[in-house]
Amino acid sequence: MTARILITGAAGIVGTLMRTRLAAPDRTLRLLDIAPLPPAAEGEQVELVTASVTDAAAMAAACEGVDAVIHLGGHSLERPWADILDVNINGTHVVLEAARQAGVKRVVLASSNHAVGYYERSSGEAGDYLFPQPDTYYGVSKVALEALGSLYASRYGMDVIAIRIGSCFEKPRDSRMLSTWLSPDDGARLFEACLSAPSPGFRVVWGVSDNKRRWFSLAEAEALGYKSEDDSEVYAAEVLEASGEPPADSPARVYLGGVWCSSEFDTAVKEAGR
Ligand code: 15L
Repeated sequence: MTARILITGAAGIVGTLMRTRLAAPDRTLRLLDIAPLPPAAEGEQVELVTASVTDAAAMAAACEGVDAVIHLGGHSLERPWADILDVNINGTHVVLEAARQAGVKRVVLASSNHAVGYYERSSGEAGDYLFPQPDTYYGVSKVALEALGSLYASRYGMDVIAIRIGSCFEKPRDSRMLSTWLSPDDGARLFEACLSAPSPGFRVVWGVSDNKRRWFSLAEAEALGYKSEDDSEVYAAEVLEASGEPPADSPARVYLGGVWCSSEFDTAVKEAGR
């Protein structure tokens, strides 16, 4: 069991879902976020740190005495290039560099399906290690995160696992998420597998549940010891009744990244005004 784990972005959606699920009697979670974190509950073994992942001194301090880092911090949606560059790309470098200098041997990185969002669903099941096809600047930052992880694993012998997370929410919110959903409990199972697999080196795995409508390989995640126990199908009727299905030829249905491949997410044009 990993004794002390630093979780960056702990106040975010995934961080909040993992806080209780990754708690264990012989484990301390060091929760870090720039946003306020709920105080420790009675008996909860947590340490709370208010800091930005871009603050090298704060990250160096946060990595002291830690056995593993789960890096969830950064913008979780599309943003202007300058924000993505600073918080997601530079921030990931700051976290990995702080981990290296503190002697932390294992880092689990939150990548995203948007690293390969332009992959066409008609091409078949999305394999592990699919070549990058980012759909947004956010997606580019996840490709950079994977590349940084690979560098730190190859050069410094660290174990670094990048999880291409589908959609980790309490429940699937639309028809696409019936395919991309990672249930919170499966998310915790996957993080535990990533923390405990013996000497994984560098890996890129899909973070999804074993959904009946899944488009993704689970082979590499299962090779680490992950076993999904959930399936979005239990929500299918409710989700389809509430939100229906977009037309078959819309970006929402054609691409793995869904609506993120539509003009709505064209940040370059938005920023330039043309
Ligand atoms: C992500 O990477 C986002 O962080 C999350 O908010 C969802 O939009 C998810 O992808 C998704 O594709 O559903």
